[in-house]
Amino acid sequence: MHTTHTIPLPGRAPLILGQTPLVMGILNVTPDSFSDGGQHNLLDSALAHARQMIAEGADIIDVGGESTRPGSEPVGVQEELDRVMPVIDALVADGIGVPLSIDTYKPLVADQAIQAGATIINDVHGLQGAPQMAEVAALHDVPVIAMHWQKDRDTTRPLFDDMQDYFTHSIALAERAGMGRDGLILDPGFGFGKSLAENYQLLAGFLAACPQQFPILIGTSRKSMIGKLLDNTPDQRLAGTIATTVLGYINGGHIFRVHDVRANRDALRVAQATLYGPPAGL
Ligand code: 7PJ
Repeated sequence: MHTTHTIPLPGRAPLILGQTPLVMGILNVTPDSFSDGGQHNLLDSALAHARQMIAEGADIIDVGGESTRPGSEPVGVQEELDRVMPVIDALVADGIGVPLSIDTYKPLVADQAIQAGATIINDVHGLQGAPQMAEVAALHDVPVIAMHWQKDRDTTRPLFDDMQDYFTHSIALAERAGMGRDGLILDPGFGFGKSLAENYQLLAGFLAACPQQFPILIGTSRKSMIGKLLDNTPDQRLAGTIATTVLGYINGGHIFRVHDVRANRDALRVAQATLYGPPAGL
């Protein structure tokens, strides 16, 4: 079942990760974002979208300024800052009630975002893209979501072996930089450098791909592992996404990074009641 972890956050209550799943709402601030068509690009609509996700029960808002979907163009540091910083500033000024994570693999962007009030780094390069990333996290004492994304992977090796080695390296980098042992959340990286079969193999047993007991984030929302199976477009993938969320929870996941907060949260509540019983008093 679920391991329990308490993750300190600077200046606010810790994240408690255990049998109660947390929902992370995705706030894309990218003109090319595949799932919202860039319609939340304007500051006002980004803010409205964040507020809506919080009203729907998001526990964390993940702000991202560079799309990492296959085929997207990388953006420069300044461009990424120009996209995300006004949103973070405005959410903080708003008195946002939930922690913000910054979805970036650039240490400079992470540093600025944290100085503005973000308290979690979401690094799709798993601390391995830039040596400064772990240092930024250690300096500010913020946790990092370390996602598996092994480019140019040796596909003759079993995926889980590759992931074990990769995460072992991320953990070593975190320790070397002086990040606390409770400062890492591991993420299997669904859809990143993996075949369709591997993505499903991973959903069925991702804990075996992780070297130790760490909290796990699952990011499958509207991804092509669902679309290829169902032959549908991102906006048609909610039912498939919910299936992955519930399976990811049953198989040991703690945080679920999703576009559709309410639907995934409802499904997770039902799954939690099934595994652990309904909340006291109901
Ligand atoms: C993920 C992410 C994921 C984490 C994206 C998309 C592509 N961060 N950023 N995990 N995916 N931690 O949302 O489809 O799976 S961008």
